[in-house]
Amino acid sequence: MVKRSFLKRSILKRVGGSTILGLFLSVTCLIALQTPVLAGAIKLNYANFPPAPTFPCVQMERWKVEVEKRTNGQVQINTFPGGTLLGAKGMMDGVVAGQADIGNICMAYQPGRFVVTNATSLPLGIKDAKTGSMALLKLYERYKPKAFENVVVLAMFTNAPGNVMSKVPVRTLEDMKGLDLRASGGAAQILKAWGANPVGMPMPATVEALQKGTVKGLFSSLEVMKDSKFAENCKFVTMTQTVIYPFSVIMNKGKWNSLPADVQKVMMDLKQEQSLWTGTYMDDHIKRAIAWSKESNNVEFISLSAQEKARWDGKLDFITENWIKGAKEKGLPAEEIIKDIKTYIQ
Ligand code: 3IO
Repeated sequence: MVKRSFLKRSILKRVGGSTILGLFLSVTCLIALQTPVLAGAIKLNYANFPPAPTFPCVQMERWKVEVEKRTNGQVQINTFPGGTLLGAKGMMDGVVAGQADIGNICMAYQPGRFVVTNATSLPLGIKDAKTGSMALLKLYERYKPKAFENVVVLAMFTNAPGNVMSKVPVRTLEDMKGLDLRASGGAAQILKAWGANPVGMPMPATVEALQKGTVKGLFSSLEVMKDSKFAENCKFVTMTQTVIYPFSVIMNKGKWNSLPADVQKVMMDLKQEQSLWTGTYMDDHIKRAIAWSKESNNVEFISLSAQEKARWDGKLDFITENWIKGAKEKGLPAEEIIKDIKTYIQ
C-alpha cells in the first residue's frame, strides 16, 4: 500500500497531479452515480395467469419497468405471463407459500374467499375501469379484508364493464335463454339472472372452449376481442355494460418484510398510481379493441333499446340483496360496504 501510493504520488507529481487526480475523481463519481450500487441485487418473481398480450400482463410489465427504474436497478423483476409460474386458481395460495414473490389474482375465480372486494362485481353501476379500479382500491384500504392478511397488496384494479360476446346474435332477453356463456364469480350470477347458462372457467381456458364449441360465447370486457382474438369466433357483441371483475397484485409477506425500506416505499408510492394507470389503460384499450373487431372481423355491435335494457337491468335487483344477506351472516358490515362503493363510484 505504502509503496503503491508513493508510486502514484510520484507519477502524479510528474504529470501535473492536481488535474489528473481531479479528472480521476470526477469520472469515479460519475460512474458511481450512474451505475446502481447493487445492480439487480434483489430479484423478484412476478407470476401472472393470462397470456402476455392481455391487460393484466401489460400492467405487470409497466410495473416492472417503473420499479426497476425507481429503485435505480436495485430490484430486478422477472415476469412470468401465461401461467408459466402459477395459474389462475393457484395464484393466491402460491404467493402465500412463496412459489412466486408477486402474483396477480382475479378475485372472481374464488368468490367465497374475497367477499368484501368481490362486492365491486355486484350490479351497482360502475361505468368504466378507471372508476372501478379507484373504488376497489379505496374499498380495500377502508376495510383491509382478512383475505389479504397474509400478503401485501401492491395494486388493485378492475376490467371495464362486461358485455356479451357470442357466436349467435343476442338482441333480446329471449335470445339469452339457455345460451352457454362463459363467466366467473359475480358475472356468472348475472348471466344466470338473464336466463343464460353460465359456464365457469378462468379466462385462459376460454380460448379453447370457444374453439371447441363448449361455450357459445362469453361475458367480460371487450378488450379480449382483440387481445385474445375472440373476434375470430364471436361475430356478435351485445352491449350490456354490466359489472366488472376485480383484480389484485399481491406480494408474499415474508419477501416483503425482507425488502429495504426505500424499496418498500417505491412500491407503496406506486400502489395508487399503478391502479389508476391500469384502469385508464383498460378504458383506452377497449376503444381500440372495438374498432379492431369491426375492421378486421366485421363484428356486429348490438345495442339494446332503453326499454329492452330496462328489462335486463330489472332482473338483477335481487343479486345485491342476496349478497348483503350472505355477507351479514359472515359478520360483515354489508350495507355499509355497498353504501361506500356507491359513494366511491359517483
Ligand atoms: C380478464 C382476465 C384475464 C385476462 C384478460 C381479462 N379481461 C377481463 C378479464 C376478466 C376475467 O377474469 C374474466 O374471467 O372475464
